[in-house]
This record gives sequence, structure tokens and C-alpha cells, in this order.
Amino acid sequence: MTRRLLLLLPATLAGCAGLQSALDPRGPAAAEIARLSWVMFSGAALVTLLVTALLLRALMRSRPRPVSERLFIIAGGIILPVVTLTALLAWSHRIGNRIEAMPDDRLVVEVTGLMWWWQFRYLDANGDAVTANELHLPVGRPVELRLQSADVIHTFWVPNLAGKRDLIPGKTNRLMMQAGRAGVFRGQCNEFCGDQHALMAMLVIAQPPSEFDRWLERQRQPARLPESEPERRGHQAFMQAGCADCHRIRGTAANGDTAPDLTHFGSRRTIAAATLNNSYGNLQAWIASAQHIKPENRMPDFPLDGPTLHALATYLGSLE
Ligand code: HEC
Ligand SMILES: [Cu+2]
Repeated sequence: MTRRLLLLLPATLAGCAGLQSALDPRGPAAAEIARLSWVMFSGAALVTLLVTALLLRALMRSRPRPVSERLFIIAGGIILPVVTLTALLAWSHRIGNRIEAMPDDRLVVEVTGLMWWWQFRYLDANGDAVTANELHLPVGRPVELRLQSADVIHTFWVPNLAGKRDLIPGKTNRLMMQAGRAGVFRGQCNEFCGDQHALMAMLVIAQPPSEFDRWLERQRQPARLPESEPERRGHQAFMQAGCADCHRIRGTAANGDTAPDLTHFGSRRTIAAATLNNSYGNLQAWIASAQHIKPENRMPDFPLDGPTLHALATYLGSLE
């Protein structure tokens, strides 16, 4: 029996690694938080063991021997908790100061939470580069996230990289984040914010600085113009079907600002806050039946005919 349980151990521990796990830190802030958690967890485990041992010992004695109540209360009830809690408080305060430091060379990204997706605006690029549900970071450089909400309270949390912080309407909160090496991580809204709270996720892509610079330069550019016939028809359909009332495609007349910026949509990996992979088929499905895929989200269904869906998906897919 024990041996069988031991066989299960690696499988259980493997659950701690991965692209959305606070137990698999990939940046300095996340590492400090993980260390603090482990120390607190170990301390709590020790206390549990100690209390259990004392309890068993008392239960197993045939003739109970009374202990000094005063000693018990003063040492175990006052001195021990005051010393350990004060030490933990001082230590966690120091960690907090370290991970919230804002060095001058930091990158600044404005993060907006909306029901139920994320917008990222890169302030270094004159605020021109705007993405949705996909945050890119240069490895090794601290990033200041300015968190705000357009509607209700959301919580920004990318467990592999930093702690979590609320996005509160009318207020700007700050969170520092830094990736230690390249990788793709997943974040999730951590405050129940309505029906599709569970489908309000994001990808964080940490890339080497030169690759990040190229990516940012590209995101600043206006959208690529339609080249083929289906792309031209897709662009036309986009303007005619009313998509432009909500969505912006920089460099075109589409100027909506209540929905994800689609200027470089083709370069993104997912659709609708990491709900679907970004593919030609999923894109058509999303346009035709967004309400079926993510009920109550702020985009209506567009029951368009096959050729129009094909043209729209081809056009949007070309916007890299
Ligand atoms: C009433 C406003 C509105 C209209 C009109 C609208 N959308 Fe949307 N769209 C949204 C919202 C809001 C989202 C984000 C939904 C979510 O993830 O919760 C979205 C998401 C999307 C996405 C995914 C973007 C991403 O990065 O995840 C695509 C692609 C898209 N819409 C295409 C279209 C097309 C094509 C049309 C026209 C046929 C259209 N939309 C019309 C509001 C709108
Ligand atoms: Cu949310």
C-alpha cells in the first residue's frame, strides 16, 4: 500500500510544475514569494506535528501527570507566537519592499481589465502598441504594470512571475514583474467578476530583449493592408457588418474602443482571453457564435454566410 502511494508521488509533484503555478517560480519576485510560502508552510507543519505528538503522549499515559499551566501559557501561548510572527512580519515586509522596487530602466505597461478580457498598452511606444490577452516581456528587465479596471473589480495574477493584485475601478494599482528566462506563462483573473470570469485568462510571453524589441516595433506599426481578393472582401465585410463600432484596426477607419484592438490580431495565439487557439476555423466559429462559445460576453453572434466568414477570417488572420 505505502509503496503504491509512493508511486503516485511523482505524478502529484508534477502537478506543481507548469505554465500556471506559484510553485514553479520563473522570476525573482515569484521566487521570493515561493520561498516565504515554503517557510510558512514548513513552520505550520512543524507546529501541527508537535501538537499531535503532545496530544498522543497525553492520551497514551495511564496516569496523567499535570504540567505547569503558567509555563504552558507563557512560553507556548505568548512567547513562541510573538517571536515567530514578528520575525515573519519583518521578513515578509522586507520581501515586499524588494519586489516592489521600481528601477529607472523599467518598462511600463498599462493593463486594463474588462468583462472579460485584458488590454495591454505599452506606454514606452507612445501608447501605440496595444494588445489583448497577450502580454510580452523582455527577459531580465523589470516591468511596471499599471492596473486599472473599466468596469468591476478584477485581479491580475500570473503565478509563475509575480504575486496578485486587484484592478479597482477609479484607481490605479501597481505591480512589478520580471521574467528570469524565456517562456510562455498563463495568467487568470482571480476575482469573481461575472459569468465569464473563468474564461478571462491571458498568456505572458517572456522573450530575449532583442526579440521583444522587434515584436514591440512591429506592434507599433499600423495594420498591414489587405493584399489578396479574400482579404479585401474581409476588410469590407468588417466595415459593413458593424465590427468597427467596437474594434479598432489602426491604419483603417475601424476605430471602436470597447473591444480588443485587432491591428495585429493575426500574431496572437488565442481568441477571446485564451478561450480558443487562434486558428482559421476557430475564428469563424467565434465570429458566428461568440455567445455560444462564451455566453453573455460583450460580442453578439454574427450569423453571416460561409463566404463572408471565410473572408473575415482570412483578413483578420493576415493582420500579423
Ligand atoms: C458590440 C461590440 C462588438 C462588435 C459589434 C463586434 N465585437 Fe468582436 N469582440 C467584442 C468583445 C467585447 C470581445 C472580447 C470578448 C471576450 O473575450 O470576452 C470581442 C472579441 C473579438 C475577437 C477576439 C479578439 C482577441 O484578441 O481575443 C475577434 C477576432 C472579434 N471580436 C472579431 C469581430 C468581428 C469580425 C466582428 C464583426 C463581424 C466583431 N468582432 C464585432 C465586441 C464586439
Ligand atoms: Cu475578471
